[in-house]
Amino acid sequence: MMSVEVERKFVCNADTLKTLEKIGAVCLGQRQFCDQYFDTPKFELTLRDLWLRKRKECWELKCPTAVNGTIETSGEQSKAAALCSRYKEITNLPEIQLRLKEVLKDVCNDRETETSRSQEDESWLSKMNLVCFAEFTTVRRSFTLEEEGVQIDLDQADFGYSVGEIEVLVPEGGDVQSALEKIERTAGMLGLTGDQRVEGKMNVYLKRNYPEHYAKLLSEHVL
Ligand code: V4E
Repeated sequence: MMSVEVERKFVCNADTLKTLEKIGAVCLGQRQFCDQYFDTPKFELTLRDLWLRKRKECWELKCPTAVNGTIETSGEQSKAAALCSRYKEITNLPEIQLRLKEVLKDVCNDRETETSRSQEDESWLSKMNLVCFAEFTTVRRSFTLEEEGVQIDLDQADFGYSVGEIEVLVPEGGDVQSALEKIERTAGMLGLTGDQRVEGKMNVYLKRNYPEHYAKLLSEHVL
C-alpha cells in the first residue's frame, strides 16, 4: 500500500521518441487523466510538502521522505541523486485521512473528522477545511525499460506544459540507492545532459496561478 516514488524529470524534445525506440523502451500506451489537488485555504499541506491528489477516483498523498528533509544540507548525495525527488505515496484513504488529521489537528474539529467508510463520501474534505486549488488534465505516454524496471512518462498538461519523467517505484523499505542508479543509467541512455532540476507540472501551475504561494514554497525550500 505504501511505496516510495523516486523520479527525475527531464525536458523532452523532438528526438525523445526516437531515442526511446533506439534504447529499446517498450510503449505501454497513452492515457488521459484529470488531477485535482487539495489543500486548506492557507496551504497548510503544501507548505509541509504534502500533496493530496484525486486522480480517476483514487486518492493519493505524497509525503516527503526523511531524505527529502535533509536534501539541501546533507551535501552527501551525488549530483545525480540531487536531480531526483523521492516521495512516500499513501494510497489507502483511511491512512491518508489519519495522516491529514495528525497534520491538521489545529484546523479540524476532532469530533467531526471521523474517517470515511466509503470512497464516495467526501464530507471529510470540508470537515478538514480542504478545498480543490488546482485541476488540470494530462495526456501521458508511458514507456518501460523492462530489464531495468524503469518507467518513462511523457506528459502534456492542458495548460501548455510538457515534461518527461523517469520513475522507479520502490516498495517501502526497498532499495532506494539501486533505484537512483537505474534512473541515472536511464538518463545516460536518453542522453540527458543538464544538471538543473526540471520543473514539474505542479510547479509551473502554481507559478502561473498562485505566484505568491509559489514564492513562499520556494523560500521555504519546498520546491
Ligand atoms: C509539486 C509536487 C508534487 C505534486 C506533483 O507530483 P508529480 O510527481 O510531479 O506529479 P505527477 O503527475 O508526475 O504524478 P505521478 O503520476 O508520478 O504520481 S509531489 C512533490 N512536489 C514538489 C516537487 C519538488 N519538490 N521538486 C520537483 C522537481 N517537483 C515537485
